[in-house]
Amino acid sequence: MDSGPDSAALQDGSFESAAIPDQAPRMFSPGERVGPWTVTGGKVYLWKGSPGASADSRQHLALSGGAFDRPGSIQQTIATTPGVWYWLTFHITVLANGDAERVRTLAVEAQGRDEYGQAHHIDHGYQSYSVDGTGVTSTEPGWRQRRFVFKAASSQTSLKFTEIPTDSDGVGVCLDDVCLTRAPGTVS
Ligand SMILES: [Ca+2]
Repeated sequence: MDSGPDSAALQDGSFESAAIPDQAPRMFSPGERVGPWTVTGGKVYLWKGSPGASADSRQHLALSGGAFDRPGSIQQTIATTPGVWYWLTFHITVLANGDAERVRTLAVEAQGRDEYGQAHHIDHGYQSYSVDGTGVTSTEPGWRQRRFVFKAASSQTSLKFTEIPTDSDGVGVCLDDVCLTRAPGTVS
């Protein structure tokens, strides 16, 4: 585990720890774990693509989009220092398979937890991110990096990624390379 001064406790943000076969997605349902992540809604697919298909290393997640399934979501609870600002960076794309209308939206939510498991509201602890999959193919996956900034309110923080549902089909946002660091220039 990285223990440098800017590191934080997020585990397996690259979704590499669960073993799956090549080119055959494995589906996970609510309550199941994908390595250190917990599926909290809908369906989540873990892909092991060809080299270059994921944003980092070999595997990435695809959240279900909502037309046929409930929208997918995953969560991980990490140790945080109250009052410290954090950057959560991640890569997203939509595998469009040549279709024209493929704008999808992912929401990121941070919620504080105290030692008794009680939830604590975090100001600005929710943000949504749209990604356009036009022109994206399995060989040109078009990963884009986004950043979510939050200030921890307690000693633990739950970080949740949720697909915003659409009514067009079940295609959802792909997610990979999630990293958490203390925001540069802030002191603990
Ligand atoms: Ca990965």
